[in-house]
Amino acid sequence: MITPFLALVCLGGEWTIDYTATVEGPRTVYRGTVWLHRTEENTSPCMSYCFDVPEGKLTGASISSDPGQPMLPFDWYDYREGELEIVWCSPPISPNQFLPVYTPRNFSFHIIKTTFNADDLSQLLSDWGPPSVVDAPWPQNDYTFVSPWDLNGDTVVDGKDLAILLAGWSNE
Ligand SMILES: [Ca+2]
Repeated sequence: MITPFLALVCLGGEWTIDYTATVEGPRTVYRGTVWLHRTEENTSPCMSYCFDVPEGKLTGASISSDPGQPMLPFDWYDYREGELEIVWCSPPISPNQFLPVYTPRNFSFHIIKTTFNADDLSQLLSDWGPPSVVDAPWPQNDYTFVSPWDLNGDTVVDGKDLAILLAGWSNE
């Protein structure tokens, strides 16, 4: 089940961030865009933002150009338990550039939990098996659906994921 629980837009003078955080099984998926605002008054803006995230491991989509890695194309990021901080400053503008320019950059990352209970076990078992190809209605393209219970990011839900779940078992 997919439950969007947050959609946030921050409007600053120098930058904007817009993202959603969606709970999918054991993970929370963050997707969004940051814009740097280059204006006559400020031609080299910088942004920094801190996400309050649930406890867990920082990962990314298993089907991407960099499988399993978070997509955080900024100058710097730092993940600590419960917090992810990003920093991005604009490169110098070319002399002929018209202002204002709003430069966007997309990001996405997952926080996947590392402690599990009996409810998680039954959800993992119900998603057991290889990824499925979803026959999307025209004009969308068909796509491969990987269960969020693929805990190790190899796209299949199998014994390796079960082992991770059992290793993080908690009766609390
Ligand atoms: Ca797997």
